[in-house]
Amino acid sequence: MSASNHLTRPRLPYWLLAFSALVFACAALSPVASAQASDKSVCPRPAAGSIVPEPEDLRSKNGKLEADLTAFNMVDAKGAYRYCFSDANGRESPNLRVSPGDLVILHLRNALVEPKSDAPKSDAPAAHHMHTHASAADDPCNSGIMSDVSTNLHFHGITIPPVCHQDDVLKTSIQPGDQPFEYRFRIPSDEPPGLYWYHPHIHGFTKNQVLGGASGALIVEGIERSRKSVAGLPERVFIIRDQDLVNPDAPPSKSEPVVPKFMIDRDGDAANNGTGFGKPAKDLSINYVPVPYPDYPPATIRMRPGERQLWRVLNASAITYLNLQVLFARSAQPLQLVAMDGVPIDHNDSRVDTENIQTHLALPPGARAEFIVTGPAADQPALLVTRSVDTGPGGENDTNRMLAKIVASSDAPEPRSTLVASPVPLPPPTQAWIGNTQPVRTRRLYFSEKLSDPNDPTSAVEFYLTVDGQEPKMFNMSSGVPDIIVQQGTVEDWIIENRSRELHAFHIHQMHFLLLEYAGTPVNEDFVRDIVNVPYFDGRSLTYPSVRLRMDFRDPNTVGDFVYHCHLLEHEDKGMMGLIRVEPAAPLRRIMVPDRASRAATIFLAAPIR
Ligand SMILES: [Cu+2]
Repeated sequence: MSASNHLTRPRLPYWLLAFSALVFACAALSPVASAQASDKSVCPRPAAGSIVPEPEDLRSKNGKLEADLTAFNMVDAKGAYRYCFSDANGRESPNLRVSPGDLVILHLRNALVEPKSDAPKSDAPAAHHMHTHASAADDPCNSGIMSDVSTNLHFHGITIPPVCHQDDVLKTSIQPGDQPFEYRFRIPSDEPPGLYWYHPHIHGFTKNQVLGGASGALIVEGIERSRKSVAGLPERVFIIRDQDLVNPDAPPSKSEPVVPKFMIDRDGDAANNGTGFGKPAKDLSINYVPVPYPDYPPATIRMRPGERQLWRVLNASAITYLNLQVLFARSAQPLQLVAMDGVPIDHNDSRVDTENIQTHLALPPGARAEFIVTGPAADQPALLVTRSVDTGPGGENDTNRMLAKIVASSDAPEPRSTLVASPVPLPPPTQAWIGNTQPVRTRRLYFSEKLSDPNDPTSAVEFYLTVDGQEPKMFNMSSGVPDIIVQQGTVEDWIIENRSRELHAFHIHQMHFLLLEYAGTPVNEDFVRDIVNVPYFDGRSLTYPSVRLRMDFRDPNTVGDFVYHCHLLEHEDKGMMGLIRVEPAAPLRRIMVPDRASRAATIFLAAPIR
């Protein structure tokens, strides 16, 4: 009897428990289920081998670009996560096209859904979940929540203030279910024309989201006003992204030379084997057309025979370096470089028409190159490829591979956009060329890596970007204490060392810099960058390899707190980031000067603080 009682008594609570579990499961799973069911509408991706599509253009009108963007994610049939931003018409990761002086208003909605429990673990330490959702975190400007389903936007390369609703990534975070969040900022009237980009910047989770495809182009129009060599040319945007391998278990193609067995990294990616062959760490795609290992079936770019076009190429990869070439048969073609990282070469003087000819263009993750390509003759075999990059013994395997075949025919459709044929030249910049300025000081920073348990070679690697003399530590989002304080209006020289056995790419928000020395050799570049590769340590030399940069804090829009970090986003997520505070220049001083008509004129001795 007692046994029977024992069996019957729990029935009701058990049933209730099962019911509530079911309700909970439905609530938790329904967004995932709906995202998976709408496979065809959320973050759709073209098939391998497709003609490379042009991203949709959202253009400003009457000085304003106002658009809705929604952050989506989904799990594809192979279990890979896709992320994207879609506009109000469902068009994926559109080009945002603006002019200097334009007002930009973006309504960002978060429609991200929780990853399944069996999804790969994020790189983020749990400490990033430092707020509960019920507190001050409900304010997206002060949220600080960094999770797989948080989103925000960083406008990479644009010199706008690092404040909420503009370009803050330290506290701004939008959660699923929040009201659409408004970004509202003005493109500076002196913003150099060129290719910038937008991507989420959720510390600890940026790699997952960018690897999933969350990125798009932001184009400041008018490059032909700075570089008349591109006037009247058709232009097109190519966004090269990396993604997890579609065929991770496949052996290398039989057409490749046999290479020694390569190692497997702790993080499961293929380590650099230095040959350019073997299994890459990641697949690449071009405007979302995948080019998967092991056979790398190329996408197709159509153009007219011998046609000259401006190609605007963004390396939106999370961790993959590019080394681009255009090959006719096996011969690398001259590429006329027009702009790097959004800024035209010789931008300080539009009267100079420099011919900067390259046969390959190396782009670390996050970098952009804009260059003139001359199309092949009809039926001439032509390819856009990336050559291997030696990322160091600790780096990823960035292999040789095709991206697209270039097919020339007289009936090829023209790109959607053509640059103005008779542009009005831009006025010269009001500031002196950065190369002609005097730095107020020199600082030394260094990249380094350390096992979290020095006695356990399988323990996690910690990544640091340290000001020389300070204690190396992983970036802490909640510290709020700047690692570097500078004054707006000044220029500094920074030496960035690499004390690790793999490449890192130094990036700073809000501004550009001039590369002065690379690995001990002075360089004389006629352009500025917002990302630069730092060569890896060979383990033998008496000094660490470094770059020397002239950092430009003259623009008042740089005032505030923002970050500098490695743009291999896996490294950034795992701590390779620092906080800089740009303090306002000396307080605004005004002198009242009475003139002969006894009216007062005001002379500003310091730049007004915006
Ligand atoms: Cu790095």
